[in-house]
Amino acid sequence: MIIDIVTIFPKMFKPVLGESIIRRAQDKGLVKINVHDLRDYSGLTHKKVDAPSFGGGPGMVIRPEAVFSAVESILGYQLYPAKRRDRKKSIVFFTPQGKILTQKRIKKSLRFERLVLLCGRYEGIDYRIRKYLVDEEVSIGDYVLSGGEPAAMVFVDAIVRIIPGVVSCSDSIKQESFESNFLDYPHYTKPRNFRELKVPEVLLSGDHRKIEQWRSKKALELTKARRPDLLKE
Ligand code: 6GU
Repeated sequence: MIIDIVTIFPKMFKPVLGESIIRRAQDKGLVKINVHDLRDYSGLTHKKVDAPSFGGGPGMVIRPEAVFSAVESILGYQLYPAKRRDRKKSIVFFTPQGKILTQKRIKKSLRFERLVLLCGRYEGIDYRIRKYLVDEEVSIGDYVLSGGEPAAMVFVDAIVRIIPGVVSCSDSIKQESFESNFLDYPHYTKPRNFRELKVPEVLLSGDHRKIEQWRSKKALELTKARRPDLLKE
């Protein structure tokens, strides 16, 4: 999979892409992630990419030329008015007005060979970008961020870790929260006794059937208490 990120803050991504699982996935050649500075496609002096909102009002709006030109240059063909579309590619825009991101949606995105992620800023972006360039709009929750960058990072993390071969123990993916509509069960490790706080006996019993039962019970209890909405699905 190839992921292209378009942003006016490319440096924000360097530390995130350079560590942990995202780093390893790139090193293994399982994903290629390119970060593009929108300002490089401005076409104007001082690399300006925004302008005041027509009709008045506060804040600046990202102009369409730079975004269309960035995406067309990344994909290598014209998108409008040519209307050429490739079902193996998707252009995603991050905005609090988008559909809420879920594990289901992340899994669906795995079918694309290439994803172009557009990060918004300021008061917004020209609506023609959203209407004629973007394929899907994504929000990561009901709160407001100052820009789409952290949302794009969340999206990249969630998708990269489920690319086949990235996480070696596929069990650890299957068992965790949201794969089964249950939250994960509680985990314990050494020491058995920490300041008189003891690990549940059953986990030390070696009885795998009992352990499975205990974990299922705890997962259900936790889900009922914290996320009853998941049980209704
Ligand atoms: Cl994708 N962008 C912004 N600016 N705020 C958000 C968001 C995205 N998702 C939740 N809040």
